[in-house]
Amino acid sequence: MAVERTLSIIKPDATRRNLTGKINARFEEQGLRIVAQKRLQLSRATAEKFYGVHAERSFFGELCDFMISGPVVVQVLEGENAVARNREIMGATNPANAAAGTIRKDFAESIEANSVHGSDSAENAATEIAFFFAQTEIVG
Ligand code: RTP
Ligand code: MG
Repeated sequence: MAVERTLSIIKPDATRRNLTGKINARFEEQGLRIVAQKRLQLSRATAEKFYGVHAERSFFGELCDFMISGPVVVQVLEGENAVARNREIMGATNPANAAAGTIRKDFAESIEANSVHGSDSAENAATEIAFFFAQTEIVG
């Protein structure tokens, strides 16, 4: 399996509850390396651009409101099969459906305030990483 990179976001519900370290420990303990990381307050324009793929969905407005409601931590995770591996570590979008031991099962507040984002394909990972990071900010 090839070494890959994926974009992760620790969402405002998690930064508000001071869970950044606990979530990062999950990644590191399960084989992913944090090769870039920064804490940001997203603007509405940035949130709307990042989630543009969801612009027609009923929850788009609420999702953008939530994503700008507090700081986020954007990060690049690196490891074998990192895109799929991270989605396993995160668990299902709705915490009610997330498997035991996943971040969303243990920390998410709701389907929307679900603590983390992770890219859903290698192609989207490349686009999402470039959205937030310059190459010089990623140190493998
Ligand atoms: P993400 O993109 O954040 O990693 O999550 P995901 O792939 O599991 O979920 P996706 O379908 O891409 O949805 C993006 C985010 O929108 C919020 N959401 N709200 N109210 C709702 O029904 C609803 N559905 C999704 C969640 O914050 C979800 O992570
Ligand atoms: Mg998604």
